[in-house]
Amino acid sequence: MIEKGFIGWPDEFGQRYRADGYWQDATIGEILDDRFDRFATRTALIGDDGIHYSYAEIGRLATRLALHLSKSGFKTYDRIIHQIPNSPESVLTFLGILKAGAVPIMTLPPHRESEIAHFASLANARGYAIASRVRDFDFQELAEVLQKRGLLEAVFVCGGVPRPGFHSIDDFLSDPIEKTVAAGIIPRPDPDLPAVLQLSGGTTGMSKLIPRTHNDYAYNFLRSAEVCGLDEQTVMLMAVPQAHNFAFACPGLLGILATGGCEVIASSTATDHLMRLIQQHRVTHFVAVPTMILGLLDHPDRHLYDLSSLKMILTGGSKLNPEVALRLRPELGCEVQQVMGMAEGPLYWTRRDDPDDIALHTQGRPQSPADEFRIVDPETGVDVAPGEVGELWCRGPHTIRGYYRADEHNAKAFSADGFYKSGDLVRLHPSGNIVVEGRNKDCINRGGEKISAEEIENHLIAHPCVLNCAVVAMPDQLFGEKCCAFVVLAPDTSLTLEALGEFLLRERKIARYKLPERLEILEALPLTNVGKLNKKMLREIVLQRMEADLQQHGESHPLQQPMRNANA
Ligand code: OOB
Repeated sequence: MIEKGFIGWPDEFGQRYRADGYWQDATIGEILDDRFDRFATRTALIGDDGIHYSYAEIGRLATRLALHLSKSGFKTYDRIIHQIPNSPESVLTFLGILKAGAVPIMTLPPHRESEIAHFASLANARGYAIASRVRDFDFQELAEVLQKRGLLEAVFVCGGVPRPGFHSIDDFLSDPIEKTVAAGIIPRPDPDLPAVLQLSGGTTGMSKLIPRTHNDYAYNFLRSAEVCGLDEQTVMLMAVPQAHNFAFACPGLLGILATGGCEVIASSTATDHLMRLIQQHRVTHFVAVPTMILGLLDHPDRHLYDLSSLKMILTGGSKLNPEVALRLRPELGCEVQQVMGMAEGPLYWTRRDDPDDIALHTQGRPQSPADEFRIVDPETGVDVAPGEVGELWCRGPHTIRGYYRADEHNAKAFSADGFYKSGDLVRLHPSGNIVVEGRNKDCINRGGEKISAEEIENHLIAHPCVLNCAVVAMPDQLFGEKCCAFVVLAPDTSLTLEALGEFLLRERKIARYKLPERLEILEALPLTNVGKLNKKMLREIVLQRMEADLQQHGESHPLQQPMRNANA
């Protein structure tokens, strides 16, 4: 049962959120069905190949998939791992799973056996929806390996020929089952139960699962769409992985579908590809992590494309450098809306009518009038003075009250009165907005993808040459941060970065984006005066060594410090 291990909002909060109209007791499927009817002839989705899907068509295909899932034995609240890269099929599969009342687990295309096995067993997932192959990686083979481990009883494949026993999503999509089976046979899920399981950035070991209910998630995307002013004229370019909360519901795909606009889904983040799509489809809104914005601004062929349709860039995931933000209007003729968001729910947006000193220099204010936040001293849990830096704690109608099946972690990650302790260090700007100043959680933010240091350290220590290790963030011009591994070697052994990477990919089977991109060998790891690992010193060591490297190569520009991290 999904209820086992799910923590909802206390009744008094649920009643208040309903009375104030934030929670509408509709399922996401019902909200979308209404739009599939209302905007039937409008274009909802455009693939890389230029194929347009109308609202009516998306609705019909999602229902068809839902009926096939139901016929294959999938019931309300069954968990299905979704791992299909950005494409119309990935969107249809998400919508089909939601319409079937099943719960998609929103994994990312680079995840591998280590991550998928963890999510599958944690959530007792029954199904696995995959693309047959992505570049040189065979997902059907991974599915077989996982099944041999006793996980994931049913596999749904799009593209390629499904292996024996696997179902074909393409066959489902071309078989009009809705002509013979009424959609009404699918039971209605409870809007107070999870619709989607998102992934946490993971700060203590492996990612946690984040249960988002129909009520909370619907309000999340409806309110985001309102704050961003989406409407039927919006053409949104989506290059962020579709499964990511930002791309799915902030306002993302669901926000677009709720307001009658159109999403152009990009399968590649290559800047020239994105520019071609902006020009071809007269894109008005571009959803981008700051790395993508830099790619666009600094692309040598930018002048060859007509990007004049672009009105707004929605950016979040990591902090936008104000100097980069300042270039947008003169160089691209567009505005920017920043979002400081988390898969756990909280969303802080700058507003479209904010003056520049707020729009470019802060990370926004809560999107809902019912959101509450505190900025506290993480040691004492006492509010800091206004303007001082402290940890951001959040509570509200779309902020979860607990991770899924994670009692021990929940006791630390939430206050007794239900505030989510974000681990982000922020200060209150005089405008009432927040400014992100750093973090006191042990993760690396690589261009918006979060990497748990502890997760990587647990893999590194399994290497026979590694006696002790620690992973910290190092600065990077494009990605903001990357992983640096510090290792103490076992006697008479040696190790290279390449060998370490091979080990993590081949033996530990982790996602490639989590690989350390620099290796530093030390005699011993530095300790603080209370005997704890001194990560602050490690970050200083890597910075010094990178600066020395730069000087050796005759480059003079100073390195930007990575996000301040108060975590020792
Ligand atoms: C988004 O969600 P997650 O869950 O991948 O990551 C959340 C963390 C935050 O706690 C913060 O550390 C960082 O990402 N972050 C930002 C930021 N937006 C997110 N740090 C500085 N400035 C920002 N604007 O990343 C996410 C979810 C929904 C919408 C947008 C992003």
